[in-house]
Amino acid sequence: MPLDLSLYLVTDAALCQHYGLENTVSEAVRGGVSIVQLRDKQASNAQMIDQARRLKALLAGSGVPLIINDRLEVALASQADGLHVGQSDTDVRQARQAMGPDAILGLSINAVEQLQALPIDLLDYVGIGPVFATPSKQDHAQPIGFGGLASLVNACPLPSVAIGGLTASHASAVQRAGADGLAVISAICGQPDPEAAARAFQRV
Ligand code: TZP
Ligand code: MG
Repeated sequence: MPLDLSLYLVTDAALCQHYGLENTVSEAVRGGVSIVQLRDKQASNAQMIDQARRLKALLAGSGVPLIINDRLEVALASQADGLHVGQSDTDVRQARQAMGPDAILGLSINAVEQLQALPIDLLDYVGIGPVFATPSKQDHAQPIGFGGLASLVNACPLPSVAIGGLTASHASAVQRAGADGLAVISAICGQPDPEAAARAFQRV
């Protein structure tokens, strides 16, 4: 199946507290989310494997892949569809070797200098950002704005998804910058109606 990055949901357990993680994800998928990343900085590996297995069961047959943030061990144990790593997380080469050729592998980038070392042949996509400052990620890099986003998208040969402080009102600008999709946490997680929140992006 071709990779659909158009609306990339990144989860945050604390923000999903109201409906619970699984309900939030299934509502969001009903609203049009095309790919889901399980991200949890607090959970133990065992807890995250349990969450991942539940989400995997929930997404089965939907065509929406499940990506795990950072933790290779969790991705392998839960047989997730892919892994997303940051610049200082698991080495991409090691991740590709362990996950196999069919897994979806993504890497975060935020500066042109990182493109020189980009292992293009090992990756399926890049996450670019933060576009704007956001309380959803502690110690995030300096925001790059739409100008920085466009420069990186242009210079990077891989499919890309923009992230950081994005809402449905930014969808057109992200498209104009050339990215293949938007990744969001708070614009869907923790919203009173996650399905409607996802639908608002799909309308654009
Ligand atoms: N990486 C860069 S910004 C960010 C991550 C995980 C958080 C995005 O969250 P939000 O709530 O969509 O701004
Ligand atoms: Mg990371």
